Amino acid sequence: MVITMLTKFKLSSAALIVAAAFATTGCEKQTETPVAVQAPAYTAADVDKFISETGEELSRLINESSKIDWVYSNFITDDTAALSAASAQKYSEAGVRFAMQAAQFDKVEVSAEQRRKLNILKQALVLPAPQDSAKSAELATIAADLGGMYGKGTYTNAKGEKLNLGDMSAIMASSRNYSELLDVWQGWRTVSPAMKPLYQREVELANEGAQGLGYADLGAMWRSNYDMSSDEFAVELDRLWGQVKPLYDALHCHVRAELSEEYGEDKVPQDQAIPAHLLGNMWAQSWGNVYDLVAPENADPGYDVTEQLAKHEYTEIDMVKGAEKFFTSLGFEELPSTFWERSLFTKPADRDVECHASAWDIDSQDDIRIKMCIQKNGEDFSTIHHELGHNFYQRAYKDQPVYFQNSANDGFHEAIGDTIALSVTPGYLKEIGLIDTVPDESKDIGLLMKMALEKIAFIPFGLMVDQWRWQVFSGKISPENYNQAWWELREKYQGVRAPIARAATDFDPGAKYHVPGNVPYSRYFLAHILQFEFHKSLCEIAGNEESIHRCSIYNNKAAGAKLNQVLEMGSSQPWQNAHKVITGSEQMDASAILAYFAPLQKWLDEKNQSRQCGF
Ligand code: X8Z
Ligand code: ZN
Repeated sequence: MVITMLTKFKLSSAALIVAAAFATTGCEKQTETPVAVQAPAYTAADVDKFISETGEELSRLINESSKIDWVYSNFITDDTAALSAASAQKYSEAGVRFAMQAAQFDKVEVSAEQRRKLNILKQALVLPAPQDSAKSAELATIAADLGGMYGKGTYTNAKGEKLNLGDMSAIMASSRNYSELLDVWQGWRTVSPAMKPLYQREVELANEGAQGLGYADLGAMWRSNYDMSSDEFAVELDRLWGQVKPLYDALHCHVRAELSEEYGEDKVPQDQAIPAHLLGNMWAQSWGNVYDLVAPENADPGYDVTEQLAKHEYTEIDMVKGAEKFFTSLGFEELPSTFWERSLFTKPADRDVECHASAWDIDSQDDIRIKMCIQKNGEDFSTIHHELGHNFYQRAYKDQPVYFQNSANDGFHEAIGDTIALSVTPGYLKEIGLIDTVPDESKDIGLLMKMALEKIAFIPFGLMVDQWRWQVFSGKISPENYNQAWWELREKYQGVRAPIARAATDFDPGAKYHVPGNVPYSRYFLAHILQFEFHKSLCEIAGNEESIHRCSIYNNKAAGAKLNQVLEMGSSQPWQNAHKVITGSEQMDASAILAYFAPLQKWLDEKNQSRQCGF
């Protein structure tokens, strides 16, 4: 295939604050038009000039603030926080200025491409500053401080041990001791109450910024990034969730019953939501770490990626090299030497860094990197694929104009690496020498269970985070109710509850990176639907004849070329067009994920027959 087409690749990130600030697509189908301005008689030539000059300024700003934010996230100090805040203020003020100017051209007749660029300018900011320099400085300082508080967070337990999030996550993953789990669960949540007043003020200021641009509130602005109206987008999410919910309910029922066996009916009653600290993850957002407690009998595939990585003495770098090799096997060019020189792969002992994994595009050319405190386990092996997906996407769209250097929608950015990780099947692991034999089909239910604990369990969490934030931004949830409303939504969507009483002064949303980090979260919900659609389509191109959960597109250049075709488009067209290129349809649809898990759904339904389900 098309190696020549693939020779121009570069990479970067969606988690990067700056990229995120403009991380959006345009909006031909947008119905909300922010900012009614008395427009003089502008011409299409004025628009061309504006777009060209603004594009240059935007590129300069993005590249400058990327470097500053990279340094801040890698060396969290008061000084770097101040530099990051100053840069964010400059960036956000410029973004607001561009948005206001772009709105002046609302009535001018321009090409579809120019209109898309203008729309991108109007909706791109994730944290729009109010048009008052004191307030925009205050907002930028708050945002930097919140990020720093999360990155530096630690908990000192009763034994006097000072634990960071990595330490506590490891305990959440492996301990089966109810009280020990409870201790670290509540311990990590001692980091966030101090964030609450800052967060409250951030919401006020960013709402003022969004309103200045003509949006009802910041949530409406975030929802306007999907080539449909913001109301339509909310309905779309509900529709997709409705498709998946029966499978989630079945998984929840099984997991709750098995946890009740382990911890006792008194700790895990069969008619209540599951205590949030027993699911193997600090946020109960993915449950793969409790696989051993809920695994189907006689269907265990008989290997564990974490153990195999240890057995084969994989280093952190070997893990990244392994993930890179998957992408190069599809025809993508290898990562540049600067990636290896400049990325952060392990947690430094001597300074505070933000360990939450991210992928960065520093110069919109070739300076792509990841920043991650890699643990040598199967979960992080998947996350490395996730991060490299961002980097390969960034490199693929680098030749687009700066406006379109982004994914089709933000869910696409989050879905690419995960799509690749779905191809990390037993067959693939054997091919790269990590396991010796491929388990036979009688073990597929075990494999599917493990995958469902990661993917299906995540979906309602992926939805509820922004359900909470949208209501916070709209004022429906007031600061006194921040925490209570958080737990109401956790219970409603996930069937998960706080294991101990929470106070109104607690701020449990702040214990999740993306809230203090101000990263919209619906993108991950979308990604979990999209990655199964993409996997299915790419497997068809690769001529797969096995069950879809056994398909790996490793080494398949035709599948790689199709993927690249979508990545190269960046955000130059409505996401529906990109979706059509890869799936043949303009609509997102959860039937691919349901088909993937169909054998497990059947198994769960039988298993649950005699159980009390629901929460
Ligand atoms: O934040 C991430 C990535 C970086 S974009 C590691 N994820 C979400 C999370 O950790 O909460 C990936 C899955 C969901
Ligand atoms: Zn990501």
